Amino acid sequence: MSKLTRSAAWQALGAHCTTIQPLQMRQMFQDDPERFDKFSLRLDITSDSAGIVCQPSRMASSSISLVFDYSKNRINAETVKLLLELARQTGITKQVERMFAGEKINSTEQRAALHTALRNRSGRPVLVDGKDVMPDVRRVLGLMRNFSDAVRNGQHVGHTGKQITDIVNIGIGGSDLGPLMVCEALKSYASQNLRAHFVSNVDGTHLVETLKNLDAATTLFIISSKTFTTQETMTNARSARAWLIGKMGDEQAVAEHFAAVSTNLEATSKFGINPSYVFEFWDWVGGRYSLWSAIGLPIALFVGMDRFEELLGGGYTMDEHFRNAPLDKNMPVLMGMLGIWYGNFFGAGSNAVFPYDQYLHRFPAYLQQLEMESNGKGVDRDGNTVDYDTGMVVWGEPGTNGQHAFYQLIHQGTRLIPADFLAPLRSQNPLGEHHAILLANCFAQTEALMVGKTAAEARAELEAQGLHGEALEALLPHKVFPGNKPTNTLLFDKLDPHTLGMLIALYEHKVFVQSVVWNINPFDQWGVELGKQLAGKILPELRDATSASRHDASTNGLIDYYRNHR
Ligand code: G6Q
Repeated sequence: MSKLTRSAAWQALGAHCTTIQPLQMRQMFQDDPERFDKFSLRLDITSDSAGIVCQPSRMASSSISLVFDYSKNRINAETVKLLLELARQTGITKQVERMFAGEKINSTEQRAALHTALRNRSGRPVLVDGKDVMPDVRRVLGLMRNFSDAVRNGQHVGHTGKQITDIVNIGIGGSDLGPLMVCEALKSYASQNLRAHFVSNVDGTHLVETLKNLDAATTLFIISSKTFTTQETMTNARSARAWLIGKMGDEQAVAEHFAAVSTNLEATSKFGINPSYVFEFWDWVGGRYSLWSAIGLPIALFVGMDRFEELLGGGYTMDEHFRNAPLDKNMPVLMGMLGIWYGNFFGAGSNAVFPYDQYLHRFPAYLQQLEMESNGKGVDRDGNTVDYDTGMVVWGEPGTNGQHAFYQLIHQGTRLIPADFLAPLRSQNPLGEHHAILLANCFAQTEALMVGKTAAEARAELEAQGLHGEALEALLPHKVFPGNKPTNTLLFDKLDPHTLGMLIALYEHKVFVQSVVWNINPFDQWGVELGKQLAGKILPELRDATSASRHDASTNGLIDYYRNHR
């Protein structure tokens, strides 16, 4: 048994779980009218984002708020107490400080994980190997401002003097999902004169379909790659370069139409990118944590640097909350520990995320990488195989679409799927009753998942519809909903850059909390590296019919079939 599963807090939770399992949340709400007040939090943020106050959710507020309702969970006060004991036992507070202080907590790569420094608005220094990284962070932010302003106001023009109308980000994984998700989420803040496109897949279709309707003379490519060696990105970048030169008939055009974001400045210069348009970041920024760095350049171009800085401000607000709030009022801690409760004690294997805001339609895909790449680990920090489950499968789609597709399985299927519901109080596109209908659906779903429908209720309903006897008995079991399905609800005023920054950082820290409890490194991704290596081996075999097959029978068979039939 591992130290974790042997620990007193883990054992206590296991025993406690057997007392919670038979309880119905519906009954818990009936027994305790204060349940919402007890199990919800509100962060009130004053305009300078320094005054962050944690309040009971019901209190009146005039400032920006984020409400976290976790009352529809299979918990009572004792559960929360035990979960927080577990968090304490694993040294969460100390680990949080180690991360913020720039210690090399990414131990397998000997790197710090300092995405928090990228959004540090405090003026406090952040040291890596004894050197304050903040002057460099501010310098690159300044360069991003100059460049994004110049492109947006038409000072930076294309090779033939035309204003840039389209930016195409070429990157993959962490160099794509974050900026793509944020650009979609903040579309309502975007310039009318600039469109943002994202090409990630090495499938030529992605690039070809994107470029189809673009004018090379008004297109700016951003090659986003931390390493600047990723096969998919470099292949797309080379093809984009060839397309541009082909259309413009002049190799010199590359200088005005290509920018790069990378930690590998040698490779960007080799590619021929004008050094004035190369934006640097550092090895202490993990790929999936990098949207706050120069990887966010497409965001700055699309919505403007002021908005990008507001996004950073939102991340910083959540950082301060995470660092300073007591554990029982700490959103990322509570969220992370609830995930552990279901994943490790109820055997839940997946966690759904349902944004009731169309602008957040790529948020679940973004979280998928954040959570599954970070916490999809089977050995602990000391190299031992873990004897407990780690990261959950994350999935989701915007509500209300999911309701008409897969919610059925959550309501009446056999698996327990805890779900997060996210919704704004105000729509950015008020249109008749649309927003009220949207939110009515959101609240109704969490209510329905929690209360379900008993056999007696279903029977009464069927009788009221005039059904009796055998027909009623046959239909009855299908009309019963077990309920007791856990959900969290996050409510915010509207999806502005600051709020979005808070939400992203909330999930980042939730992931970190879980990694601390599981004693795993959430900042490496050796699984991604293996795929990168193997693809490099097979490519020459696809090109060259004579090269020897060195794989298993299945892989050899597929390679041969490709060679012989294409
Ligand atoms: C993220 C991962 C991975 C990475 C991509 C792209 O945390 O490391 O998704 O972002 O493989 O890598 P490059 O930015 O180096 O091209």
